[in-house]
Amino acid sequence: MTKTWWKEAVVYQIYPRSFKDSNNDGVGDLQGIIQKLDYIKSLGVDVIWLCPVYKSPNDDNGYDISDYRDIMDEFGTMADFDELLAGIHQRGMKLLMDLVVNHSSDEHEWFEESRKSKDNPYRDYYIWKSGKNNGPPNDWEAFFGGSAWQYDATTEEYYLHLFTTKQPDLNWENPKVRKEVRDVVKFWFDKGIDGFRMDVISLISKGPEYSDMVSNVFEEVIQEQYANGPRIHEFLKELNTEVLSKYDIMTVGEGPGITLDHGLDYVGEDRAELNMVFHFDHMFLDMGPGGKFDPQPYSLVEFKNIFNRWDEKLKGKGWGSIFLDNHDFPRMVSRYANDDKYHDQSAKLLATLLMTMRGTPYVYQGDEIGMTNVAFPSPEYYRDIETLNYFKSLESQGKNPQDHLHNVHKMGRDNARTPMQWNKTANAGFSEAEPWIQANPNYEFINVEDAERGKYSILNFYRKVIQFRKENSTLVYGDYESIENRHEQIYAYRRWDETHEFLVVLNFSDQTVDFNAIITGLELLIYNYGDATEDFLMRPWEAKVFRVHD
Ligand code: ISL
Ligand code: CA
Repeated sequence: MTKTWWKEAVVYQIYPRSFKDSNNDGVGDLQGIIQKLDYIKSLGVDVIWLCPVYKSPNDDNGYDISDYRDIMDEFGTMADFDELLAGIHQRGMKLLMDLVVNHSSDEHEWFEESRKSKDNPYRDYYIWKSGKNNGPPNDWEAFFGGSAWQYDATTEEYYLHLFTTKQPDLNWENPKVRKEVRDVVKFWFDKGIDGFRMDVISLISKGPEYSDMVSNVFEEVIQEQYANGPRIHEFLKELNTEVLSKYDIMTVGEGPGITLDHGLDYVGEDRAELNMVFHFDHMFLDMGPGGKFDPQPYSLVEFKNIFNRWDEKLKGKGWGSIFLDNHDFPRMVSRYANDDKYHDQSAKLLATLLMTMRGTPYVYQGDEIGMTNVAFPSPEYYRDIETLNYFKSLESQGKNPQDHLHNVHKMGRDNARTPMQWNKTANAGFSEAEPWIQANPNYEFINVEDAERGKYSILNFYRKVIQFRKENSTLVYGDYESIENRHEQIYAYRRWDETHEFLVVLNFSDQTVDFNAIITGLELLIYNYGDATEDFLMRPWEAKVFRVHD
């Protein structure tokens, strides 16, 4: 495998709205991020991925863009952006921006033109169809509920929106749209940014038939109908040849619907498309037949299988990404571990996993101090459009959202969107004003200021384990093999190359487990219990990384 900076990098993801509010209007902003750059640098990360900061009416918190070349008023100005980029580069870090081009906002001028008349020059920038039997063109459902088609009275046709009605899908069949996208990408590269995370890039090519859904399980609908359309690779190759290949940048495609069978088509090193993708196999693991708000327990064996299969598929041919949460999913410590009695050990165990796998690791803001899910007491605390739509759909079925809050406590996207917990002062030190979404009350004991003081805090563990990865290229490029795959509590794997070998043993359970492996020559290097010893008697959520000497 060729060596590149983006394979060796550790990425830190920022959700700007919730990171730091510099002017006390309750909303995080670019100056807030600038204030915290030294903190971010101190983690040892190399790249910052910034969720969308472009002009947006914020129906979906910036994932509905009305001007791709300007900054959202609440976040600041282009001058603030330039200052941020310079500050990142001065500190030897790089900046990854979010590219949201499956859809725009309905307030983008392209759409405002498009909806005016059937012969408007922008009509074909979006996907318009006439209805069928007094209803939408087909039975497609949007990601956030309801039909994926919206009727527009002006021209008496429907437009497609795979997300909210305020996020019309762009028509990539139209070469003018593709040219616009390339121009936007070039605009930001010429400013000096270092790459893009490409939002739902797997969805940009739509099948020409627009046939009805064949499944009623949403995960299958995504895979069978919405993702990996017939021209997807042609579109990505074109973008790569015309723009991406001309810069030293990194790309990561967000890929709902990208399964093991398609992964290499996107990231194969011989393909010249994307550097890596986020697949969602482990994100769907704990969703029942009813989808996201129908949670069920996950199985560690299945979890390990997912990582094993992907590693096996990509090895030597393409590169992967390692993430356990982001702004769309519950907090990893609450979802995959124990955020209560074993909070400290759990957060450190997951950090160990992130930093010892093959693939580029992504740390989501707040995970480095062990931020957890939030359980707001009633629906009015919630802000996320997906959650609000869920409440509406419950109401339309005559149900009371209050009675179903436990599902939102488990799975809602706002779990990951509460303000970053900087200290114990009001609103977690995020803002002096009432924040746009309430802070998690546990900021009293989970916050950066306290963690800075604790020698053995989660925060300092992150620094240590990130450093450990940076010092050992075996952990980046070395081979990977999981052992005892069917063990239901322990996740154990070897990482090795010609010079070094490491063994990682993680106890994913509340019980002490005697993991009976016979391996000798072990030197314990990383551990999450102060008094850890060089054996395999693993206490609840205990993590150990050994060097194996021969
Ligand atoms: O959170 C999800 C739905 O339950 C995910 O499936 C998510 O919608 C999907 O991963 C796409 O996410 C991305 O595009 C969305 C935006 O709302 C998300 O924040 C973004 O990460 C539409 O732009
Ligand atoms: Ca602000």
